[in-house]
Amino acid sequence: MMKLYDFPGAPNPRRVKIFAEEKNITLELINCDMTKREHKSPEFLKKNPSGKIPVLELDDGRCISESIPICRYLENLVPDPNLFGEDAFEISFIESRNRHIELELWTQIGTSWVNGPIVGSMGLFKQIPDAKKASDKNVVAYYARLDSEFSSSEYVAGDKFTVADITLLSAIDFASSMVDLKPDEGLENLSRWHKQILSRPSSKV
Ligand SMILES: N[C@@H](CCC(=O)N[C@@H](CS)C(=O)NCC(=O)O)C(=O)O
Repeated sequence: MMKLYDFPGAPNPRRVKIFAEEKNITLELINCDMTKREHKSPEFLKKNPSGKIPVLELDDGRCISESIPICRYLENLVPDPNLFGEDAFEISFIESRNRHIELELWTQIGTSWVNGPIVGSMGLFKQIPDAKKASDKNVVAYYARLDSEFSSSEYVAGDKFTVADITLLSAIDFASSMVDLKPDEGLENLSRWHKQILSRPSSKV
């Protein structure tokens, strides 16, 4: 069985777990204890030189890192339900929406996280409070943008559930629970989208 290097609460492995759940694919979860820095061990760096999870390890020992390439691999193994798009336009559109979220929202949540109190308490490096102030603001602004996008779009990339919804769900849930950046409930369209996605059984992982 394929192995997924995971750690409870880690939002990027969660993206893959939700994706696999949607496809009804069972993965063996391997606990990579981030509190013990196992993701930086020489053994793990052979699986992913970036020292990050998730990593998918195939039965023959080959490894794939990065959530989207892992999900693409699973999509190729089990094409239904389709989560990356079918025709030329749809595939590119979903990818563009996914990249917006990764590059414009996830990066900002990440900056607030590494400069926030939980990572601060680990004493790993010198934090930059001004960077957190700026990224907190960018996250709030991005939430407002999403609220406006969801006024005319049911899902992140149009009228069907895709991998881009999984990217956004994991970002928002992590930002809400671990970074103190929960979207304002007054953002009604965003809130409607969030409730709808949380009603899917896959969101429980
Ligand atoms: N771009 C990567 C991000 C992976 C990532 O940042 N994973 C976190 C855990 S959720 C991690 O391993 N962080 C450790 C580090 O950055 O050193 C992906 O899409 O999978």
